[in-house]
Order: sequence, then C-alpha cells, then structure tokens
Amino acid sequence: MAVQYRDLREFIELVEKLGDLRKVQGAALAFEIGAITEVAAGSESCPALLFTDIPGQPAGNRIFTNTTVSARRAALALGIDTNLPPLQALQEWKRKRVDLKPIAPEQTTNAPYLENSSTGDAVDLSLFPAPIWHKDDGGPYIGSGSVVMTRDPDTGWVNCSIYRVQVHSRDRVTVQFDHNGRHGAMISKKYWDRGQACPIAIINGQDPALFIAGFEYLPEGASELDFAGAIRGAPVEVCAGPVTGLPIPARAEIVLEGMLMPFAEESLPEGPFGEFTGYYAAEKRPAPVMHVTATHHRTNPILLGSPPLKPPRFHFGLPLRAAGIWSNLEAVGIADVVGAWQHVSQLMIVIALKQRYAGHAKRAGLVAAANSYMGRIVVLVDDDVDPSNLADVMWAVTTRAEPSEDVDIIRNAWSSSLDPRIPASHRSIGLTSNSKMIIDACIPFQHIETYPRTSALTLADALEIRRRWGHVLDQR
Ligand SMILES: Cc1cc2nc3c(=O)[nH]c(=O)nc-3n(C[C@H](O)[C@H](O)[C@H](O)COP(=O)(O)O)c2cc1C
Ligand SMILES: [Mn+2]
Repeated sequence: MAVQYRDLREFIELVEKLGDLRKVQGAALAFEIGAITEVAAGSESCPALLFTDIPGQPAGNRIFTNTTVSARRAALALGIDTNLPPLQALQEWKRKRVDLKPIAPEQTTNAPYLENSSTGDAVDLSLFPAPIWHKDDGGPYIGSGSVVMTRDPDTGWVNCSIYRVQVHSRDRVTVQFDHNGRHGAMISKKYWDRGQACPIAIINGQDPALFIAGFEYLPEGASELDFAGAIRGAPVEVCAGPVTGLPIPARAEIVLEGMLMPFAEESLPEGPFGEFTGYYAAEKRPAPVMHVTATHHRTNPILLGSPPLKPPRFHFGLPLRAAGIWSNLEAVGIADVVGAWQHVSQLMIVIALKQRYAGHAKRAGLVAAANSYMGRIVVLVDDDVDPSNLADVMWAVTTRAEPSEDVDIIRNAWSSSLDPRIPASHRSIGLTSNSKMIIDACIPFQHIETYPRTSALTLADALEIRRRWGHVLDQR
C-alpha cells in the first residue's frame, strides 16, 4: 500500500475518512489546546484534532494535533494497511524500512507555501498560532512538531529534524537542541565558528512522512527529505526559500526563514517545556536565537502541533524506534524474534521470541538493553505473548519470571539529561546514565516441554475469531 497524501491537508482528509477527526472551535492558545490534546491522546478513541476559530488569531488559522498518536494513523502516515493489528503494522514498517531507497526531492515552481509572504518590518509572528502547551511552560511554542532545516556549508547536505521552537517576540524565536550531537547543532556551529550566522528555515505544518523522517536517527550526511520521499514512494516537491535558498517543501503550511545567530553572541532564556517523560527536565536555559526575516504561509494555514505528553501518550502510535531495535536484533543474527515493542513512550521495551537454545532470550535482552534510550525495563516474552499488549506482557512476567532468578540489572547505561530519576546534581556534571532491569519472562528453556500448558487462545486463533465474529462483538 502506498502513501495516499501529498501534504498535511490531504492527510487530514484521509483521517476524516477514517472517522478519526474531531473539530474543536474556539479553544484558547494558553493551556486549553494543549489540555484538550492531552485528554484526547489519552482516550480510548484517541482522535486527531483540528482546532479552528482560535481566539486572537486571524480567522482561517488552524492547529492540527494528535496526527499520528494512534496506531492506525501512524500506519496511515507510513502507507501501511490501517486494518492490521498494531504488532503486524510495526512488522510491516520494519520490513519496509529495511528496504527503503532514498528518493531525492524534486524542484517545482508551484509552491503553495509562497501564497502569502512578509519580509522585514512586516514580519509578525503573532499572526501565527503558538500555543502554551502545558501550564508551566516558559512561553508559546510554534514548533512542537516543526521541522528545522539547515544546510552544511561544506558539503551542501540539508538536514531536516524536529527541534522545539519557542516564540519570544514579533520576529525572534529560539531553537532548542537537546545536545551538541544533533545535526542542526553541528551544522550551525560550523557557521558560528567562522563568525557567521546560520541560514535556517522552520517548516510548521509539513506532511506526516517528513514528520516521521525528522524523528529517524539518520546518519550524518543523509537528508530527511530523501527519507520522506522514500516513505512516500515519490519525491518531496521543494521550492527554494527566497531568503535562505533552502529546499523548502512546496506544500508546507507555515514557513519561517532567517538566520540562527552565533550562540556566543546572542541567546535568550528558553523553556521550560514539558517533556515526553511527563516531567520538566530543566529550568529556563539559554538557547540560540533565530532572527526571522521572512514568513510564508498558505492561505488559512494549519500548524502541525505535537507537544510531548505524559506517557503512554506519544507522538507515534506505532513505536517507530522499536522497529529499529527489532532490525538490530536480526542484524546481529538473533533468530526467531517475532516482535518488538515499546511501552511508556519508549521507556520500556518488550521483545517476543521463539526460544531455540538456552541463553537465547538473554542474548536478545542484552542487545535491546544496550539500545534502549532512557529505558529502565526490558522484558523478554515467548512467542505466544503479544509484546504490544501490556496486560499480556504482565501476565507473562507474573507467571513465568521468578524475580530471584530471572532479573538482571545493567548499570551505567544509556539515558539522557531528560531522565527525571537522575539527580540534578549528577545531570549538571554530565552524569546522565541510568540502570536497566532485564526481566526474562520466557518459560525457563529447560522446562519448555514440561511447563504447565496455557488454557488461552493462541494469538492466531484469537485473530481468526475476531475476523469471523468481530462484527457481532463490536456492535453497540
Ligand atoms: C515531536 C518531537 C519533538 C522533538 N523535540 C526535540 C527538541 O526540542 N530538541 C531535540 O534536540 N530533539 C527533539 N526531538 C528529537 C529529534 O527530532 C530526533 O532525535 C531526531 O532524530 C534528531 O535528528 P538529527 O539527528 O538530524 O539531529 C523531537 C522529536 C519529536 C518527534
Ligand atoms: Mn539528521
């Protein structure tokens, strides 16, 4: 199945056809739009939201949230059958991702993003929506799911990733890099080291393929635009920004162009901003400042908003990074992995496998733990357990794992300064590692033949029953 949208507007139409869209009129930028988004993301139906008639905003301005928060809409964005159960959908994405061939963008002169432009003194960011997403946030953010574009001055490589963007005044925003390894941070530093400002464009309201690409860990030198093209199976159409010359997606909704000033010369206090852990990670801190010298927007523009929310709510309803971990396990030769999933917004990993030999499960657990960014819990389950189903996973933990025998602790492992459990005094001196618990909830290998048989349906039988009888069971 191919991707069926060219831009955010076409994606919203598809979401509406799925029956997943709710329109919300008159909600306020300060806390309310964020709060409604959080409640919706945590509800069972998990609708996507289109906010209209926003008080204080030009009449046609809109905000779209919860874009890919459900598994079904994540599948829609990836061009995967939306009827697949979540684990099968993730498996499909893992397969597709391994074979993806980058597709370079295509130039076009037909660029809806240039329908309306302002430059110089006419630039006024108050004409665009920038919610205060969580109550204690330090200010309004136009960029919560926005894509930041920069070009490497040496190689011409264009990087497009998601970094948050706070609005400070009519023509000033800050861009927040979590650490110096972010490609946007590395590229801007190259300009700054030469005493120059870094040309930068911020894309607010991009198609979901680029949203997903902006989240992928691509290597240095690889362009997220090419990856977005690969997801779509067609090149992203781009048109050079009048100020920066950057290849801006032609069908973007709101575009800011300008210069990211050398950090040593200019900074503004940024944040705090609620994180995906459900906590604030720091107080206000200095961040580099962008001078916005031009804005462009489509008529009646739509901002794509994606505030981090308390788990389990997450930007992507399919745990995209679990697909990467699943591929890693296969790449190092661990056979018969039948599933990988992340719960609690990436903080817990579950691997399901068909055990072939003693130590097989632990081998998978160690690889998964090594690649578990900020995670604290890795669980191994047998292939009769659906790793995407937390209740199923806990059933395995409570009936197959003996805590005194089946739990290992790995110390001093990969986390980050966003981790709320690491004491501030440690984080401030760069001590940002955590520990990880590996729970082997597989039936002990030597007892597989003699372990009490389960009375439950197999996953396949349960699926078949749902296929044949679901129409009766789902009646209201
Ligand atoms: C909705 C969303 C918001 C994000 N916000 C930030 C952010 O503010 N700062 C940051 O450094 N990374 C943020 N990230 C993570 C990066 O986008 C992600 O790690 C990306 O792979 C980095 O790309 P890069 O390797 O090109 O720097 C965010 C991701 C998502 C999906
Ligand atoms: Mn990158």
